[in-house]
Amino acid sequence: MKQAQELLRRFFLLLLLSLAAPPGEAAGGGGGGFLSPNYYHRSCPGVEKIVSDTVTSKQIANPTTAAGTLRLFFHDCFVTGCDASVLISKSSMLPSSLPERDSEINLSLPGDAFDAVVRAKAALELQCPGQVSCADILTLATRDLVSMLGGPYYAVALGRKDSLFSHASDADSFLPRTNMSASQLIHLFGTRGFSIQDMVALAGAHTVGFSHCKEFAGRIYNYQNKGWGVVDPQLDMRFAKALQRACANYLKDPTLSTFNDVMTPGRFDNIYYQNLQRGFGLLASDSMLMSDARTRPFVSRYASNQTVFFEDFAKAMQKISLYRVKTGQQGEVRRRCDSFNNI
Ligand code: HEM
Ligand SMILES: *[C@@H]1O[C@H](CO)[C@@H](O)[C@H](O)[C@H]1NC(C)=O
Ligand SMILES: *[C@@H]1O[C@H](CO)[C@@H](O)[C@H](O)[C@H]1NC(C)=O
Ligand SMILES: CC(=O)N[C@H]1CO[C@H](CO)[C@@H](O)[C@@H]1O
Repeated sequence: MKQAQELLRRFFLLLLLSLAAPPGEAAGGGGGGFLSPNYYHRSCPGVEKIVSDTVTSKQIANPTTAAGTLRLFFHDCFVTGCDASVLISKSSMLPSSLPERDSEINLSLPGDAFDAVVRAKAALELQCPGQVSCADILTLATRDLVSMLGGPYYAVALGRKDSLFSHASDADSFLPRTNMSASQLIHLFGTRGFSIQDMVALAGAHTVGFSHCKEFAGRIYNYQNKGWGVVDPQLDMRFAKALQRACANYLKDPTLSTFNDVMTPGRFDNIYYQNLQRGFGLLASDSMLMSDARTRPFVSRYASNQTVFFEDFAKAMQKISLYRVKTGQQGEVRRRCDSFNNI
């Protein structure tokens, strides 16, 4: 009996050691090796179909769902790993603390994206209660929605656990910002194990969705305080004028927003990169990929060959979907995606 206990103890110790990823190590580490495409083979064989059916009807009813979900996935994974920490709502926290989704940077993580996960979770709880983690649901939903928009379809390994923590301050300090320099962005992704190539490929997500005017207003009205009407020279002048008109009232109406990819806003394609070459990059961080010599070669590569972009994007999405995932006792399968089980 004693011996068996000791063996068990050693086994868990080994497990813990193998799960502890060295700092700065991204995908593959962090327990990613424990995930498997067949994780729910016995406990919930229908998982992929149930998620896909629910998010497909959600996307048809609310076409902004897909881009919103893709961004939500990125915000979940990049902060403390793909662990559904971004889904926790304020009402399930102590009054004194705020979860990730209430960080200033969440801006407008769109409600439709949260709703897509909630619906898939509801359908799964009917079929296989208590089995499928919210982190896995968000990962699958994102893959399905990207492919629905015309993007690549890629295999997703499963078995993530949901986080036991969520802090707004983590989102504030770990997410990229539009005003970061190329070196800052490269560093931010690099310390998490993502190469420059990964970063440029992932940024291709901006081939869909919206940005609010305040995210780029500094480029089109009073660039670097050089005077009213002065425009960021990286922008095409006609494009900048159109943006000025679209956002004219943005201080009074903060909901004003424009498409990230003006040419094919609802299609997941490589036009985003061609836009960057023509001065149609919406955010400063988009244009910067074109102006910096370290990132520009990848922009040209993806602008000229969509197949290469899709291959690299799919690989980078698989990589980020393994970033710091929780397995075993590091997390739980939440009953509700917006709250921890122990409340
Ligand atoms: C490289 C650094 C990045 C910066 C600085 C950045 C910044 C932003 C900003 C400011 C917005 C507009 C949000 C709003 O106004 O509501 C946005 C939208 C978006 N971002 Fe990023 N982002 C980055 C990388 C990524 C990555 C890696 C992904 C996914 C893989 C992503 C996916 C999206 C999507 C899909 C939208 C549109 C959301 C919607 O329509 O609801 N972004 N991003
Ligand atoms: C970027 O803007 C934010 C405010 O949105 C500011 O707090 C931050 O210091 C700026 N960062 C850089 C790198 O300029
Ligand atoms: C684009 O890239 C794919 C995959 O690497 C390659 O097979 C194809 O020949 C390329 N197409 C062009 C037009 O270069
Ligand atoms: C979708 C979502 O949860 N958005 C939240 C972002 O943070 C603000 C507070 O800073 C909340 O009011 C929003 O509900």
